[in-house]
Amino acid sequence: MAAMNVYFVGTAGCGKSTLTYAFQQWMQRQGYDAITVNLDPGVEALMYNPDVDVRDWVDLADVMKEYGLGPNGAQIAAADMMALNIKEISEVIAGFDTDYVLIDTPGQLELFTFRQSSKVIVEELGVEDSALAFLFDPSVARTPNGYVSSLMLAATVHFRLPVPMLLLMAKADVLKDAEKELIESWSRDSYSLLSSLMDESGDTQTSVSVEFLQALESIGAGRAVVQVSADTGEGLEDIYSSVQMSLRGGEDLE
Ligand SMILES: Nc1nc2c(ncn2[C@@H]2O[C@H](COP(=O)(O)OP(=O)(O)OP(=O)(O)O)[C@@H](O)[C@H]2O)c(=O)[nH]1
Ligand SMILES: [Mg+2]
Repeated sequence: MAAMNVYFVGTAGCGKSTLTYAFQQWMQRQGYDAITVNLDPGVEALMYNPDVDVRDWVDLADVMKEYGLGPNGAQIAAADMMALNIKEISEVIAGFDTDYVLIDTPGQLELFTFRQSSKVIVEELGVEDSALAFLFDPSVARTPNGYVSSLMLAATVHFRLPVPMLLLMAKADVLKDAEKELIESWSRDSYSLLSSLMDESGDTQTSVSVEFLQALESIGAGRAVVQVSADTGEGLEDIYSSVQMSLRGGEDLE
């Protein structure tokens, strides 16, 4: 059976790299095979040694020097160069005998959302065996307004890359129990989220409606948010069962 590709996606600093590694270690402890792929050409220090590293093909510092670009222009050029090399990268990945390919993506979310190159990459690695793990950053998504904004971002990503998407609240260890309960209720009930939005703004009205939240849900955002922590290991098992559920109908690797 083809390996499953899980893309860890989210805004800068939301915890993608740390979670990619923590989830690989969790899988290995369960006796499953998982490899890691770094797709961030600009990362300087990674806390893990990726099995496949795009920097072997494209290095941001070299691109900046060679083309006289600033860091953002170079990220775009690097993303396009990555796409040009994807056949070879894909062959290297296919050379591993593994169940899971865990893919750590660049912090510039718009690269993964608006550039054609990410579509090319996802297609080359195999659309039908791919899932997105979209990370919410609790520093944004712990407030009702930030939570809705995060949902909208997730919806945009999912609209561009229509593969199964899991929503994860990363770094859940920084949240208080009351916040976690509230987030849980927002993720299950649009009315609860709406009511928190109104409490937050002090108004009886908000520009967001239940229909709008349900529309987000209808395009794949706004489903249950799994709270996870790379630090405590909370929720890692749920990532596994959610991926198995969406890609394999719940079948266990064993
Ligand atoms: N408390 C806590 N901190 C975390 C967790 N995961 C990551 N962090 C911290 O969050 C910061 C960013 O983590 P990264 O894993 O580098 O985030 P990233 O999304 O890969 O960042 P970019 O690739 O630069 O966009 C680091 O200081 C991590 O130590 C977690 O589960 N709990
Ligand atoms: Mg990273």
